[in-house]
Amino acid sequence: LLRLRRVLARAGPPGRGAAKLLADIERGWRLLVSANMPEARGDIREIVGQPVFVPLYRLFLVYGGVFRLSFGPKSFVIISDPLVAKQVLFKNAKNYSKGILSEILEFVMGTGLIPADGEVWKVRRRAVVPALHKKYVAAMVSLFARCADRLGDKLEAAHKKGESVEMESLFSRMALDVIGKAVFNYEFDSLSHDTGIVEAVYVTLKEAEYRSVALFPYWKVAVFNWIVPRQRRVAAALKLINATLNDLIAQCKRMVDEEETEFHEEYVNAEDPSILRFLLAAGDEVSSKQLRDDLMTMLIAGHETSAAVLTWTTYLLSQHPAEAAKLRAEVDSVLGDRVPTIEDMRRLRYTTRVINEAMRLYPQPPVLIRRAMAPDELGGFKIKAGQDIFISTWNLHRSPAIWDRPEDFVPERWPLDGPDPTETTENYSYIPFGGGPRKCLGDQFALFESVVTLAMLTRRFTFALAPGAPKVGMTTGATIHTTDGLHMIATPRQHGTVASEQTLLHEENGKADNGHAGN
Ligand code: HEM
Ligand code: RET
Repeated sequence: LLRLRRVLARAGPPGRGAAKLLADIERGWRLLVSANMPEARGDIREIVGQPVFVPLYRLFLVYGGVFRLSFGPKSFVIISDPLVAKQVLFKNAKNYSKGILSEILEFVMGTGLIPADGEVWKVRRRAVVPALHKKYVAAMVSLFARCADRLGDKLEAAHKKGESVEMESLFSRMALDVIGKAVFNYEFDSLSHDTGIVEAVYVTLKEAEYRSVALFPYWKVAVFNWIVPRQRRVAAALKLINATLNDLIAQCKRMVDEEETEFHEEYVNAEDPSILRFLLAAGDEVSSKQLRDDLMTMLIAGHETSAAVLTWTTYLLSQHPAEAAKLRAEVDSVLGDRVPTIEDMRRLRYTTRVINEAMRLYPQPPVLIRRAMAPDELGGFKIKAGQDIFISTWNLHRSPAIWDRPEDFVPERWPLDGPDPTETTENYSYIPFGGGPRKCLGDQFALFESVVTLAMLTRRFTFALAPGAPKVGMTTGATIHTTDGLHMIATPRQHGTVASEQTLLHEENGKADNGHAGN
C-alpha cells in the first residue's frame, strides 16, 4: 500500500475518487492486521528553511492519514485523517493535553486558557465563555466597523499620495486595535501611533513565533535569557505589558465597585463593553495573575489569527477577480452605504463564504498540537502515553480524499442557503476553530470581525497586487505569514453600483456549483 502511495504521490495529489478509495483501503487494512504505524524517515534538511506544514503535506500523500515522524530521539504522530482528528479533539479529548504548545506559549500566556490544562482550564473556561454572549458580540460589530473605517481612511490617504499599501501589517494593526478594546477597553490606536506598548506587543508576538518554529527550546537555557539581547528585550516588553494590564485591571475593579447596575447573564456596560469588565462584574474568585494570563491569551489569540485570515482573504481575492466582483455585488446590495449591523451578518452570505473558504485554504494556526496523557488507539494504531501529536489542519483542509479541487479557491463549494460550515457540519474535515472542549471561544467574534472588515473595505475599495510587488510566499510562526508582505494598490471606488455585478450575483445564487464533496 505504501509503495502504491509513493508511486501515486510522485504524480502529484491524486483525484478525489482515487484518494478516497486509498483512504478507505488504508482504514480497513489498519483494522484487519494490527499493522505498525507508517514511519516517515525524513531528512531534517527537507524540513528546515520552509514552513513545517508544507513538507508535512507531501509526507501525508505518501504515508497517509496517520504516520510517525522522528528526528533523533523526538517523535511526532502527524494526523491528517478527519475521524482520527475527531478522536483526539472530541471523543477522547480528556486524554490529551496541550504538551509542547504550553511550553512554547507559557512565557507570555502563563496559565491562560490556551496553554492551561486540567482544573485551571476547566474553571477559567467556565468563567470566560459567558462573557462572549450574544449581546456582547452584537456590540462588537460597531467596534469592528469603526476600526475597519479607520483602516479605510489610511488606505485613502495612501491612494491620494499615489502610494501602495502593505496590507499584512495594516491588518495586524487593525486587529490589535479591535482586540485591545474588545478584551480590556484599551485604545492601542496602533494604526496611527507606534507607542511603547504597541511595540512591546509586537516584540512579544515575534518571540512567540520564534518559539513556535524553534528546533530546540533555547528559552529553557537560563543564561540565554540575560545575555542574548533579544531575550532581554522580550523581558522588558513583558514587564511593560504586565504593568499596563495590571493597571487596567485595578482601574476596572474600581469602576465596577462604583457601578449601580446588577450583574446579569447578558451584562454589557455601555461605556466599557469589554470582556474584562464582564469578568470583574461577575465577581468570580480569580487572582489578578490568572486574570492577566487570560487577557493576554485573548490578546494574542484574537490578534494574530484575525489579521492572518484577512491578509490571506485579500490575497486570494486579488487572484480571483470573478469572486471579488461577486463579493462587491453582494456588499453593494446588502449594505449600500450603510454601516453593517448584527442583522447584516445573516445577509452577507457570500462574504461569509469567502471567509469560510479562505480559512479552509489558509487555516490559522496550520497545525494543532497535543500530547497523549495515557495510551490510546488512533485509527487502528496504538500510541503510548507522552506521545506528541500534530493535527495538521492544513492537510485536512487540502486533503484530496475530502475535497474536489482541494487547492482551488471556490467559495461556492459552501451553498449560500446551507448552514455555516463548522467542524460539526463537516465532521472534522474542516476545523478552522478546532473542535471539542478546547474549541476557540472567539469563533463567532472572529467570523463577524472578518466579515465586517471585508465588507467595509470592499464597499470603499478595489484591491490589486502592486506592480513589481514581491511574489507572495508563505512563512510560518504560530500563524501563516507572507514572506515579504502583501503589497497592494487600494483604489477608492466610484459609487453607484455596477449593474452587471448585481446580475452576476443573482444568477449565481440560483446555481451554486457545489464543489464540496462531503464525507
Ligand atoms: C482556541 C483559531 C480568534 C480566543 C483556538 C483554536 C483555534 C483558534 C484553531 C484551538 C486551538 C487548539 O485546539 O489547540 C482562531 C482563529 C481566529 C480566532 C482562526 C480568528 C479568525 C479568536 C479570538 C479570541 C480567541 C478573537 C478571543 C476573543 C481563543 C481562546 C482559545 C482559542 C481563549 C483557547 C480555548 C480553550 O482552550 O479552551 N482559536 N481563533 N480566538 N481561541 Fe481562537
Ligand atoms: C495561536 C492562537 C490561536 C490558537 C493557537 C495559537 C498557537 C499556535 C501555535 C502553532 C504552531 C504552529 C506550527 C506550525 C508549523 O508549520 C495562534 C497563538 C493554538 C503555537 C509549529
